[in-house]
Amino acid sequence: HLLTFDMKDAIRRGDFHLVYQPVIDLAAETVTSFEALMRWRHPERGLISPMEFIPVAEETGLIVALGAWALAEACREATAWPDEIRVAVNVSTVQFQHDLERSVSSALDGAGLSADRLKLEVTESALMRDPERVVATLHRLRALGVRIALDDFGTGYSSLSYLRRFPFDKIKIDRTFIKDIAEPDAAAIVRAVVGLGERLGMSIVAEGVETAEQLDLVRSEGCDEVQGFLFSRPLPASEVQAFLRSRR
Ligand code: G
Ligand code: G
Ligand code: MN
Ligand code: NA
Repeated sequence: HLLTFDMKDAIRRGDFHLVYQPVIDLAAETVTSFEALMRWRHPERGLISPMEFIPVAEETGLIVALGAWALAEACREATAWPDEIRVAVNVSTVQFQHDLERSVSSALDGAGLSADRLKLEVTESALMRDPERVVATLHRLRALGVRIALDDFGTGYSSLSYLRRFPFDKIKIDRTFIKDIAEPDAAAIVRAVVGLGERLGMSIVAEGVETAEQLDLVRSEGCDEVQGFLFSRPLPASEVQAFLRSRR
């Protein structure tokens, strides 16, 4: 692939950076964490979306280095934030096959960040391949104090068995359900997931909240936390502190 060649260089040159989207607790109305999202500023092509380059990085194995970089960078940047604010990092399936624990430990140690400030977001696809090994890895990460969220819940090949089998702290309901939450069917699904979360001791995050109406509905369905353009787009690291101050 055309991007493969460029990507190797780009990691070295520092052409990748992270942006951070706040996650808000609905009851307390405070920011609990920021999700780190990768961006690539290509010298000729401009900004390239992770939807384009992550799949290429996964196919070529470059995601192992890129993912380790993202973990290290997010942990480093989070050390500048107040202690109660966590950072969430997306991890790819491929990283599980390449010593994710070591990347996580070295990111935490390198930054001097306490493990309980880090959250990993995994998707169902990461759980399908070699589930025994993934379960063991997730248990060891949690034993360090790292939290685990199941991302994009409800898409893909769900998934109720995953909830029983894997040790999640949170479930993030995919934004396609939130987009349609004014419709009874989508609302019923959100409500059912909230019920599951309560029974299983997992908190529920609604992703992609864009309107005040959607916010009212996710609140009334019982979601614990929200994330979406209504609160903020993903922000450059330099704007995180100002965002936190503006919400006080
Ligand atoms: O930021 P944006 O909404 O454009 O992200 C598009 C997709 O890319 C999302 O599915 C998101 O989870 C994924 N993504 C963004 N940053 C990372 C990252 O650092 N690692 C992995 N594995 N996926 C990411
Ligand atoms: O797959 P994951 O949940 O990690 O994807 C995060 C992606 O969702 C990012 O690309 C981010 O820019 C995008 N996103 C975050 N909030 C919203 C929103 O309110 N609406 C839409 N359409 N996308 C959002
Ligand atoms: Mn995510
Ligand atoms: Na998601």
